[in-house]
Formats: sequence, structure tokens, C-alpha cells
Amino acid sequence: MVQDASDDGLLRDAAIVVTDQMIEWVGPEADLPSGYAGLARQRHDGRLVTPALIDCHTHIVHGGNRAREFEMRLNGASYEEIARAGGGIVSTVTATRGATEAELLESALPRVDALIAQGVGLIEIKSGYGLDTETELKMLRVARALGQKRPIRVVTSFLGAHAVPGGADADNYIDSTCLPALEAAHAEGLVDAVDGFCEGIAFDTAQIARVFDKARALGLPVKLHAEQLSHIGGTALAAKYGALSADHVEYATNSDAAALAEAGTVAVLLPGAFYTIHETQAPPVQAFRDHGVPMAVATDWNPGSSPLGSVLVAMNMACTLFRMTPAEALAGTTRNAARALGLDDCGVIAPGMRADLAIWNVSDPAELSYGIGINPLHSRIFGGVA
Ligand code: DI6
Ligand code: FE
Repeated sequence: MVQDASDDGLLRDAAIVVTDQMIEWVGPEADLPSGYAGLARQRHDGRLVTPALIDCHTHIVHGGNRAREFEMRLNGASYEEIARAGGGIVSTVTATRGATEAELLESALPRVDALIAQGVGLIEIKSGYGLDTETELKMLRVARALGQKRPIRVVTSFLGAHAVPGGADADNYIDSTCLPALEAAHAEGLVDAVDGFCEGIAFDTAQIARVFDKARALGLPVKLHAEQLSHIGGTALAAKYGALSADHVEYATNSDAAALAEAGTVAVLLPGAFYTIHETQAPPVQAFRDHGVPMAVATDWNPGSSPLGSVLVAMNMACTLFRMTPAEALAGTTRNAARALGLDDCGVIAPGMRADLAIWNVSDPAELSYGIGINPLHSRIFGGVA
């Protein structure tokens, strides 16, 4: 059976023809054109085939861990309090600056392997734990290297506007460090998109707008961590700049949803962060539905707010915590995740798409979201190769 992500229906007794790296034909096996009869075949009777999953929001290149903050939160400290006290993102910055490129690569490879083992074929990886030119570029080089070392596609986002380095002035940091770092990273071909953290503990809309203006001048698409902890206007700003995605969006409003729909911006929902920081405000999923905002789901895998190494668990959480349907969760890690990355060659099973597929030991697509910590992957095909 083939989960054809162009609708929520299943194609039963289906055949997929793969030539080179591409899907050439898909349809009922009974209709398979005779010209393909001589091709080598894999049979998967009773198995579900989906597009390879896409994790469209991760921070998997980083040094250290923040298990200590996990304990602090269990004792009542909030994510914001920990950040304001000098922990949080800034503590991972120290560990990431102190790690060599080889060490960062070494520590990120098992994370990539864990995602591949769950049928993932494409991951987005952000910088943002450097906050200086040297370390931001180091992170992005490691992200690119991961895509060379493993059979997976990697796209990068420059997240220089992730946090204000200790002792720095936010405006001064944007102008004297973040924007020059972005230019340098772009000059090395390391940047596929530009991201920011628009939040009370990070940067305001005027500061993010300066980063977005630079991205625009460089011809790079933008996306934004918006309305995660409070409502300060990041979602409207993202829509105004025609962002690929607005991510987290727990505190987004109905009018934000309308703006995202108008701009064609994807709402990327990150239930792992919601869960980890004990958030209680869920994103306005029904408003997104009502306005026709495409919704994606991702791990946000990072050492602080979302040490979640499973796209499948993210899908389960999106259903249980945010009341997404299993079909929405699957679209969120396939078709809409591709869209959140500005890609139109993956995330659906259709002729002309890359042959990145996941084959599952399940018969009902809802089983992918229903299990918790169960990995029903049978096998993965990446670029037509099993
Ligand atoms: N929001 C997040 O959830 C991650 N970044 C962001 O802006 C968390 C990053 C971290 O806590 O290390
Ligand atoms: Fe994030």
C-alpha cells in the first residue's frame, strides 16, 4: 500500500517505478505499463510505503548537554528563568565554541543515524550555538559534512539571531556580529535559509527585521522561531516577509493564522519543546485548519528545550498534545515539511519526485503516530537506493 501524500487516501495494491534517483510512475499494480515489466522488483505485500520522513527543524549540531537544566525545571524553574540566569542557549554556546569541528561531527552522527533508522531522508540543521562568525560557520560546515557522511539530505539554516551572547547588547550584536557572520556563511555556500528567535529572551521584531532584510538582499529565504513563549509579533513579521515557515507558534492568534495563510507560510509545530518546558498553551491548530495554513511537525532536536530524537514520537505528541489527526501528523513530516524547507522535489510519492521512501511494517498510516517509542520501519530507500 502506498500513502499518496497528495491526498490522505491510500493506494492499495500499488506499484512504484523508480529509475535512477527518481519516481517515474506510481499507480495500481494492475495498471503498470508493460514497458516496466522487465525491471527488478521489490515486493512489499501488506506494507505501507510513505515518502521518507522529513525533520524540518533541528539543532542536532551542538556541544554538551543540559541534563542539569532538566533537573532544575523539575524543581520548578522555568525555561525562561534558566535562560535569564545565564543557562539555556548561552550555556550550549560555550560548549559548542569549545568543541572542534571533528568533535561536533562525531557527536552529531549518532543523532543523524537515529533519524535515518526511523525512515528520515531529509533533515534541516540550524546554526545558532556559536553567536560568533567562527563558530556559526563551524556548525554549518559540520551540517554540510553530515550530508556527505550519511545517505541523507541536509539543508541548513543560519540562526545567528538565536540568543544575545552574555554581556552583549542585542542591537550591537545583530549589526556587528550576526549580519557579518551571515554574509561570511553565505559566501561559503553554507546557508540555505535564514532563521531567528523572536522572543522576549532573544530578539524583538525590529531586530529580526534587520536580519530578514539582509537575507532578502542575499536572496535567501527566511523562517522564524515565533510566538513560542509569548506573543510579540514574530508570526506577523514572518508572514510579512513571506517566510517559508513560522515555528513553535504556541501563542499565535487567529489573525496570525490568517496572515500565515495569506503568505503561504507553513506553521511548524514542535511538540517536543512544548512537552519539555512544561508549556500549557497549545498552538491554535483549529485556527490553522480554518484558515488553510499548512502544518508541519518536527523534533526541534536540541539539548535544551527538546532533547527529542524521534520524528515518530513528535508525530505522536502532535496528535495527543495538539489534537492533530494522524493524517495531519504524517503530512506534517512529509509534504508540509518539504514545503517548510521550500522544496518541491520530495515529501510526496509522485512522478518526478526524488525516490526517497520509507517502507513500514504497518498497514494503517495512523499506526505511525499511534505508537510511542515503537519503530515499525522495515526499510528506507534513499535516492532510489535501498
Ligand atoms: N527555541 C527552541 O526551542 C530552541 N531554540 C529556540 O529558539 C531551543 C534552543 C535551546 O534551548 O538550546
Ligand atoms: Fe528550534
